[in-house]
Amino acid sequence: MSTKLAAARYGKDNVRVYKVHRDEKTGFQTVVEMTVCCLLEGEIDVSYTKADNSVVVATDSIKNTIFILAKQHPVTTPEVFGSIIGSHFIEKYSHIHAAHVNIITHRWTRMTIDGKPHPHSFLRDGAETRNVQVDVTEGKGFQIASTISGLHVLKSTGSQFWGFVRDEYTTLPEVWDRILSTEVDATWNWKLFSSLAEVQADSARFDNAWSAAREITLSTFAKENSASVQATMYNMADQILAAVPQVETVEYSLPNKHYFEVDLKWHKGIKNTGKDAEVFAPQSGPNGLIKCTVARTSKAKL
Ligand code: AZA
Repeated sequence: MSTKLAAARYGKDNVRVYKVHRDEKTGFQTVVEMTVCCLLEGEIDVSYTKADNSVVVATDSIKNTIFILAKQHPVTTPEVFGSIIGSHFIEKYSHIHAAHVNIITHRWTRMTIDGKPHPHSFLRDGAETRNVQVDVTEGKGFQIASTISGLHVLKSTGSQFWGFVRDEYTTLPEVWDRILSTEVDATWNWKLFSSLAEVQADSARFDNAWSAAREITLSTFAKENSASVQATMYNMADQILAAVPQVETVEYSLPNKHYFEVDLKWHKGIKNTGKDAEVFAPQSGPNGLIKCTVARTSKAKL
């Protein structure tokens, strides 16, 4: 059989890292917990095709490196820490030409105890994570995508869905008032950074963008009388592009988590449909899944 290696990358996934920062002056501690994946590309073909391991930086060494870099550098923002990890492998090993780093940051929100922020106790308030994908390519730069994932939201009114195609396949009624619920997956793709120094120059921009994207997502979801998931997500993406000039595209992926009315009139004529609907049946599937990528039609002024 005549074959060739068409593509290859390898590395360590599920590297779980916790870092504490102790502020000596205030006595306050701050914690970060991450799950890191780091995959390398380069002149590694012979490890696949000739069983030659001389080009392999062991995945165990990749894991060790992630811990050492976490000790030596700030781990926030994740965009900067991911760039530090990626550039390390490109610079240290001349035969490695690209590094793909994914960081999932888990929520540890400071507890409020007796009305005051507690110096060293935290809670996991929800499944939401802050994720980054950093692709560092030698001679090209740093491609960074930042993501809000697993943010569960629901509104009990202020959403409609009507005017869609009606034909012999349609059973869904039009509605002018419905429950809208989703699990937000929003990604904003940064313009290419040419160097690590450029990524590091303004680390705060990544936190600011995350706050803006989260605030826009939540306030649009809450305030808008939604015509559809499609129209609402486009509106959100449009606002993020306006708020963050260095972002080139915004992607949303929103499952439509359906809540069905339960007709109870069979039991003593109980009214529980239409304007009388109070008890609903949350559905686990099938569910709608609506996605989009929104880009600028002209370059942003930076
Ligand atoms: N978009 C919605 O917001 N709701 C829907 C759809 C859709 O495409 N299809 N069924 N319900």
